[in-house]
Amino acid sequence: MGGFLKKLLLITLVFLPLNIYAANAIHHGPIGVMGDHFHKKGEWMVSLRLANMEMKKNILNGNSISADNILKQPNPFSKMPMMMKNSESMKMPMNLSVIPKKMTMRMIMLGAMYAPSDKITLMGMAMFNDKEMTLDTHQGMMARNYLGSFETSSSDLSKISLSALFNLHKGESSRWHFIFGLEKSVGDNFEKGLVLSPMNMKATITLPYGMQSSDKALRLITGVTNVRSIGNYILGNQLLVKKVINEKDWNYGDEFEYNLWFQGSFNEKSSYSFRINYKDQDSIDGSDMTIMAPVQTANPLNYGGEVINFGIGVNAIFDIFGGRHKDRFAFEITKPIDQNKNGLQMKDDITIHIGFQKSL
Ligand SMILES: [Cu+2]
Repeated sequence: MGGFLKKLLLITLVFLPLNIYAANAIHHGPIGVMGDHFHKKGEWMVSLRLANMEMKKNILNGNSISADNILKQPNPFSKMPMMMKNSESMKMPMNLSVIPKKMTMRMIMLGAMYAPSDKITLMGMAMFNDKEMTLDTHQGMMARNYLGSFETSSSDLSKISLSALFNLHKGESSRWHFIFGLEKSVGDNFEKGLVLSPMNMKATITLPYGMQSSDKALRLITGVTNVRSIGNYILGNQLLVKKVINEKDWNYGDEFEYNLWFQGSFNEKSSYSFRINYKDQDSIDGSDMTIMAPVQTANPLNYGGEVINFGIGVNAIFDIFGGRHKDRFAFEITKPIDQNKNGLQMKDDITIHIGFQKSL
């Protein structure tokens, strides 16, 4: 190495510790956190994130509930005629008769970040959704015998968002930034599926709210992130609020989210993270008159609530695709430690996040 290069390296090390830091794995937060970092003027970043979320079993107001007890819950649509494709209208069962067993949600998120200045980083994202649910149907009355299982699914481009991160303060050991953005739900909100009815017949109905790819609403995203380094460790905080500002007939409720994460380095190229995630969401506003079925998910009140997740993750840097910046890969697994969801809902289980990020 030439003398000039050595001097340059030394100057960089002494005067720009944050610049050197930028190449380390620990510089980005856990992959499940959005908008955790900003970029330097003129820098681009593209990202691809995948998430797989599982739900199993059911809870009523936060407590476990058996299938037998779900069949004893009143069906809010019992007074309405049941919509059947090829038969005359008939009365709905008095009690819930279809029980969700398992749900899998897969998300693909494509993102881009660009910093027109050191003060502002723009962030755009498109999210694709794929949902699958397995349900058990029981007789609507009498012995309530099990009739069979069926599966419904939907997949679509779900939402797009555009946000700006405002760099409020960037010091030696602490940085603050505001997040301000808009998120538009763009997918289908009237997807239909073939179901097994409590009369033991196949019918095509509008899928319940949770199985729709979108609610067509426009949301305002506001948030604040603080990341501080304590010795060789990182402590991050983020508060995020998503509020519906324009809606169609119905929409998923407003969201309040708080993330607290702790990171340490194995070395410059790899880091680990622990995260606590708290999310509180309101139940669904409004309703779709064609969503009527003797199943919990057809009731707008059985949505939202509080969930606390604990996550463990790793960030790693490789040099595979070349270029001025290295390739970042990240993995995080989160599991609920407490969930107090509104009404009768499926219970969240493990979510896996995988991400790839590349600065240009
Ligand atoms: Cu970025």
